[in-house]
Parts: sequence; C-alpha cells; structure tokens
Amino acid sequence: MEEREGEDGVEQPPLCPIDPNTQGIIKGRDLFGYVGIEAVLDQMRRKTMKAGFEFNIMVVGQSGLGKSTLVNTLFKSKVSRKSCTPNYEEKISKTVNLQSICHVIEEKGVKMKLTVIDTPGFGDQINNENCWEPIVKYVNEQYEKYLREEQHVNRKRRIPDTRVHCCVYFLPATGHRLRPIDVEFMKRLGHIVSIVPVIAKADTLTMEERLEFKQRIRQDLEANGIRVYPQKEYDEDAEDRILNDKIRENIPFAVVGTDKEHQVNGNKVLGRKTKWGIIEVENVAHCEFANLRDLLIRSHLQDLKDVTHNIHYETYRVRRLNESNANVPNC
Ligand SMILES: Nc1nc2c(ncn2[C@@H]2O[C@H](COP(=O)(O)OP(=O)(O)OP(=O)(O)O)[C@@H](O)[C@H]2O)c(=O)[nH]1
Ligand SMILES: [Mg+2]
Repeated sequence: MEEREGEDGVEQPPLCPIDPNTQGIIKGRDLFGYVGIEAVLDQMRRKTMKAGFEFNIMVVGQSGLGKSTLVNTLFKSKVSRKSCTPNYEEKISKTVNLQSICHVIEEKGVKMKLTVIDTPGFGDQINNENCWEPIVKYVNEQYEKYLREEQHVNRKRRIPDTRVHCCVYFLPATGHRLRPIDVEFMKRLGHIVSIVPVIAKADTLTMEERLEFKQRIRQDLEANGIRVYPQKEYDEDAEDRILNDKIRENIPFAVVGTDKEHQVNGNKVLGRKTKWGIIEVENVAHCEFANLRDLLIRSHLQDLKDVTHNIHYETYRVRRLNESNANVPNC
C-alpha cells in the first residue's frame, strides 16, 4: 500500500492499514465494512444439496467372508441383495458376477447416490494366480470412462462419476498373518484405489485374538509396503494427522455383519448370536462395524473422493496421456 502525503506535507497512514499480524490479509470488514464472505459456505451447501453427490464403494475378498452381508448391514437397507424379513432364515447366495447396486439416500435434504460394487469372492478356482485381474480391470475402466468424458469437446456439465472411491478389502479371521494372496491382491489394488482392510467375521475371534491379529496385520502391511487408506503422505495438516493416526492405529477394523435383528434389553438391534451371547453389530464394545461406517460416511467420505480424484485418477490420466503422446508419430 502506498504511503500518502497530506496537503500540509505531513505523512499520512495508508488508506487501509495493514496489520503485520495478519500478514497482508485485508479483512472485508476493514475495507468496506461487512462483506459477507463466509456466506459462500451457505452457497456451497445449497449447491451440493441441490446437485447431490455420488459415492462408490467396492467390497473385495475371498469367497464366503461376508462381503454381501456386510454391505447389507452397512446401510441397513438391502443395498446389495434380496430384501430380508427379520426372523426368517437368512440365506445370502453366492455372488457370481460383479454387480453394482445403486441407492439414493436422502438425509436432511442432502442426497447421496450410493453405489456398492459387490464382487464375487476369489478362492474358488484351483488356480487363483490372477484373481485380482477383474477387479483391477473394473477400477481402471471407470477411470477410462471418466477420462473420455472429460476429453469430449462438448463435455457434460457434471461428469457421471462411477470411479471406485473406496475398496473395502476383507481378510479372513485366521488369527495368523497376512496370506500371500492377500499381500499380492492389496499390493496391486493399493496403487489404483484407496483400500480399507477389515477383518471379516470378527465374532469368531476373542478380543485378545483380535488385538494380536490386528497388530500382526499392521506389521505385515508395513513390511510388504502395502498402501492402505488413510495414507500418511496425504495428511494435509496437524489436525488431519491426529485424526488419521487414530484410524491407522486401529486398522484393520474387526467387523461383524448380519441381516438379523435381536431383542436386547427390550430394543431391536442388529446382531449375531454366538456362544458368547449376542454380538451387537453397531455396539463399538462388541465390534468395529460402526468405526468402519463412520470412516466411510461421516468423517472421510469427501477425503476419499478427493484422494480418488487427485491421486489415483490423476496417476491414471497422466499415464494414459503419456501413452497417447508416445503413440503420435513424429512429424
Ligand atoms: N460368523 C459370521 N458369519 C457371517 C458374518 N457375515 C456373514 N456371515 C455368514 O457367512 C456366509 C457368507 O456370507 P456372504 O455375505 O454371502 O459372503 P460373501 O463374501 O458375499 O461370499 P461370495 O459372494 O461367495 O464372495 C453367510 O452364511 C453369512 O451368514 C459374520 O460377520 N460372522
Ligand atoms: Mg457375496
């Protein structure tokens, strides 16, 4: 800001004095009175509410680990399978094709189009050597679709987003270490999508067994250089780091899924009957299903979308554009 000289030649303070503590940020209030910049938050909120948003989760893992069941449990609606009447014998059939099931969920005026991609479990073939291929192919196909849409001369105002924002990877509750197939699978997936590993059917392990197993898995993930969400290098600030460190210390979540409701203290709760009593799926003292749901929906949904767009999709986009440039013949 220029120094001014008054009519009498005496130096005047600048028109809008800059407070050295604000490092040159001129507050709306100082310049014109109240400008109302923070109202942009309301504008953004209104726009998001009107447009709604898309969120896509994929469940992956060996056959029979409870992927389809957990998806049903996750949204308490029959997201991935037949409708269920409580008290009837639950019978979830084997998933044979990769299928995406879409639900529009509306809460307090905010619309979310949630798509869950339920995948057939691997492990049934005699040779499981390349069992990750259909999954990797699906993830990449969604990036390709998005890239094509982006490159259209007349592109849509809003490109439909079918990209996988999170892949929940199911580990069997063996209590031992990561199996070579899980290492191989997650290594490959970790380069293209955000992975959240979970211990499936955690009701089959005692609390002590769960804790020890979780610790061994964390060691194995690190030793094998497997990238799982949330990754340290993407923490944006100290606040993020504190929040994400708590999640990292707790990963993989030990989850239990069910479609059945039971009466507990006069309330209907989603639960699974075991020899130790009823495991309440949404009770954090019993299992970590609620922690997983909170991570996916409450605390990290937007971050998962950002990481998908800014990191995974960007890596794909750059690779594809480099490939196309390499294929252009030199003039
Ligand atoms: N003990 C226990 N059993 C479970 C749990 N979740 C699911 N199951 C049972 O495990 C069996 C397989 O469940 P699904 O949900 O079909 O498993 P899936 O992973 O989708 O199997 P595929 O479609 O073959 O890949 C069913 O009999 C479920 O009732 C759980 O948390 N604990
Ligand atoms: Mg299934």
